[in-house]
Order: sequence, then C-alpha cells, then structure tokens
Amino acid sequence: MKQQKMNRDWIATARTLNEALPYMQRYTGAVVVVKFGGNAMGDDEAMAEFARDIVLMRQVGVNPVVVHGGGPMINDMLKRLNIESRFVRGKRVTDKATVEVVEMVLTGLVNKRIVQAIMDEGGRAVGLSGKDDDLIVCEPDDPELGFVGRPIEMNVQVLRDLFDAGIIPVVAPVATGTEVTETYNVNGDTAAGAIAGALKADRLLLLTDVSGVKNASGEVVTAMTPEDVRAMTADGTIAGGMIPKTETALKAIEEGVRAVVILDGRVPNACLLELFTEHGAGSLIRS
Ligand code: X2W
Repeated sequence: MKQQKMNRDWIATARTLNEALPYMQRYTGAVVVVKFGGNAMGDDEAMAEFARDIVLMRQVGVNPVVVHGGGPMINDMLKRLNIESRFVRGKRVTDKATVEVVEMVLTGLVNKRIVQAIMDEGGRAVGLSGKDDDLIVCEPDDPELGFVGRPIEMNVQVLRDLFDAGIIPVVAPVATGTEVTETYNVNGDTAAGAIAGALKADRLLLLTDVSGVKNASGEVVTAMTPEDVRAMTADGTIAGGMIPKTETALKAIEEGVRAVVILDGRVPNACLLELFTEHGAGSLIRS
C-alpha cells in the first residue's frame, strides 16, 4: 500500500514539472523582484522553503531579487534596548538611535539569515543594502518621520552585474542620502517597488501575511487593473495596511513593471505557485 502511494506521488511530481514547462519558458531571463516582509518570514523551515523557491527560480533562468523587510525583528530589538517606537501612516518614526538599530537588524541579522538560507539550498546569494554601490539614494520622506527615506535615485547596475554572475541579490531597505554620512530607513515595500521600477521588472511579488486584495464581500480579487485599484481605494474597499502595498503596486506599474502580485507568503511555495502554475496566487495588478 505504502509503496503504491509513493509511486502515485512521484507521478504527480513528474506531471507537475511537465506542466510547469511553458511557464518556465515564459519566465526565462525575466526579472522577478520578491518583497519578503517580516510578517511573511516564518520559522527556519519556512525560511528554507522560501529560499528553495528562490534558488529554483534562478535554476530555471529567472533573475530573482529578494528585497526584505523585518519590521517585527526591529520591534524586538528596540524593545530589548528600551527604545520606544511608533508608526505614522504605516511608517516607523525614525530618530538617530532608531535608525542605528534598523540598520543593524536589517543589514545584519535579517539580511544574513536570508543569504545563508539561500546558500544552504545550493544557490549563490550576496546581501547588500541600498547603500552598496549607491543602489538607493533617498531624501527625507516627511519631516514628521525623521530618518525615513523616499528613493530619489536608483543605481541598479550592481543588480544586473550580479544577475550576469549567476548571483541572487538580497537587499536590505536601508539607504544613503545626498549628504555624506546620512542613513535612511526605507519601508520595505517602497524599496522593492523602486527597485522593480528601476529594473522594469517582469513581476513584483509582494509577499505578505494576507491572501490578497479583498472585495466588499471579503473575497480575494485575483486580477485587477490600476483603475480597479483606484476605484476600490476611493470607495474604501481597499483600506488600512493594504494601501501602502497597492500604492507601491500602482507606482511600480507606472514606472514600467509588467505586473505586481500581492500574495500570502505564508502559503507554502507561494512564489512557485504564482509563477509556474496555472493557478496563480493572490491578487495580480496589471494595466
Ligand atoms: C520599516 C523597514 C522594515 C520593513 C521599519 O522600520 O519597520 C519604515 O517603516 P516589513 O517587515 O516589510 O514591514 N521602515 C520606514 O519594511 O519591514
């Protein structure tokens, strides 16, 4: 009995690979920016699974870029250091002490955890922040937020150089300013959108902890246009934490990204489901 079941699973695996061929062909050479939010990062096993998906993408000829968040990890460290923190319109008010912790946690702990996970799955990953090779140059986003940056200049050649070398870039959303020694904390979605826009990526996948954009009856909308998003925002269907994500999506599409998908990163193999199966996952936004 057991033997038979295993045989059936192998056949299903072979069929899945067979059916994935047209999708793999479609995405050969494509640039896919994956925003991996702190809330979408699970335990070590989930991290390994995510890393495996990214390595598989690279293996079949996709150029993935991972842009990560780490809000919950920053919160933990600020708490340990007894530094109070608050958010205004979804962004962390960032003073000098906070920006130091943000840079340490994101470029240190979180970035290296993802790099290591990709290496452990047999890929090649290099971690960098927006400071490296001036990838992301910012100006202050809003005086009320302190050292929170809004990207004004992107230098993505370093990412193309890494693609050519077969290396997966893993980017922490910390940036440099126009003045020397400035450090900016950038919202992870904003950084991912700016990178995807500058690369004119084929896909921007925003991995989060919700299943997608929901309509008034609470069902996930699987495909929508920027006009649909604007209408759903105007009538209040899209609200709260979803707004920064849909705003990022609209801006990225304006800058030339072909499509943006907002999906649940906690679903196993969410990236593969989206790219390599007919099923797709989450909400796809495209003109
Ligand atoms: C974020 C950066 C990390 C982030 C922060 O300080 O939490 C701002 O709010 P998630 O996990 O994607 O939320 N920056 C300006 O975006 O993390």
